[in-house]
Amino acid sequence: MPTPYDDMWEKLNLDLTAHEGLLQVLGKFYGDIYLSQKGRLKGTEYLDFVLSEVHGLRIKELQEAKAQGRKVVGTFCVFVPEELVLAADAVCVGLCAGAEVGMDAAEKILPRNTCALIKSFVGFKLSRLCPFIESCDLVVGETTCDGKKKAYEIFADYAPVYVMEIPQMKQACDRDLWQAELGRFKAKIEELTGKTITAAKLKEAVRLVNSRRQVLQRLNRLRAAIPTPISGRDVLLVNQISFYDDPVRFTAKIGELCDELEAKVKARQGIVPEGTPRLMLSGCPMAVPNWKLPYLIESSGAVIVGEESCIGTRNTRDLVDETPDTLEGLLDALVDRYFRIDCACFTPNVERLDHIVEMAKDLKVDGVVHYGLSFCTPYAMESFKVAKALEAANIPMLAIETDYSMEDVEQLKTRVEAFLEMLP
Ligand code: BJ8
Repeated sequence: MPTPYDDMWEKLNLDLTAHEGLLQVLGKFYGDIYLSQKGRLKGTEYLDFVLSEVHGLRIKELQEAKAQGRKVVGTFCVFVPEELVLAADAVCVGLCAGAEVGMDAAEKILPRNTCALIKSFVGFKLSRLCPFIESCDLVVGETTCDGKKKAYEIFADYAPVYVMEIPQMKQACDRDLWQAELGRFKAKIEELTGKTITAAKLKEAVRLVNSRRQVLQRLNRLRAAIPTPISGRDVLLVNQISFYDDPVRFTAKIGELCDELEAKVKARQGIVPEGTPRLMLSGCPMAVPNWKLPYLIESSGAVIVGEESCIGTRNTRDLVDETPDTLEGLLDALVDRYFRIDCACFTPNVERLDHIVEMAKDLKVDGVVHYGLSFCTPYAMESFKVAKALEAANIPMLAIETDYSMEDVEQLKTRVEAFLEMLP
């Protein structure tokens, strides 16, 4: 069926037939998982709208920004300091890597035993299905896990790629390296945009990104109420959208959603009855449209009340200090904030264990589901330590390893149900 965006997609060199198929599948999937929920908040209409226009209106906005001479920078990791991108008047978008489509193409140039997230972004590019990637003037990779690090070498044959080096430890020399990397990235962004990043512009960008993080912190505080006022699926979607919608609009809309939520919390109105098992997710990021496990959990009679993940609290927990007035001071504040990220790629990574236990206690969860993507070594390895830390705190944990396919849905559902039954 023709759409108002066909010309734009054609100009972006998308595979129009395959793309139409993708949108249809996505629409059906969204309907089943999201629109079928009962008693959703009015504010979630914004989520429905953004999702329905994910490859439409938002891409049109990116094209308009490009026509005005602004650059579009795509990222795959919360380590990339988007404040520097915004300070150079460029647009920053998190690139989705949560769909199975394109896997066959990806496996032609990547080992089969690569995690689904990596195969997904490569597959999207090779299959010409992602208008975000096609809109990017630069894609920023990072040396986090080995899979990503090596995949960017291959990806660079297909898209303009720049790779940031991320330290693997948190000693003083690692901080020095990270500081130098931020400087190198700043220079790259200035070269790309032809703009100089000033203290005033950087401060403005820091405030903008902080305010987006603050609204997400507010959302997390409100959703922690008992009875749970919003589904975990919806909060995951909010976090996913935060990576690609316009930050000003996003912050305003989620602020409205929070106002509505606040009234629900005051009135003690839950989306599920009091007594519904409260679970927390922890582990690999769930990139849009990866909703499989949250849906399985919430359709099995539990509710998700927190996500310890990059598409969750890891990305919103820490703010950048806004007080410095000099460029040097602000850059230093960025270095500090990003250096606190507790990704499993670090060794040792005890902060993450502390965060998980603290979060599980604060949220009064009945259990934690540790989610690992198949072939993700850092999170699979770390899940043993997470299990031990949670056991010491008397919090049950279920470790799930899966990918984006639907083949294991029944098996996963059985495991989730068995876990719920054994909860005290
Ligand atoms: S800061 S979690 S976004 S690296 S799932 S590709 S780790 S094999 S995504 Fe991540 Fe940045 Fe860390 Fe966060 Fe590798 Fe694992 Fe795949 Fe992963």
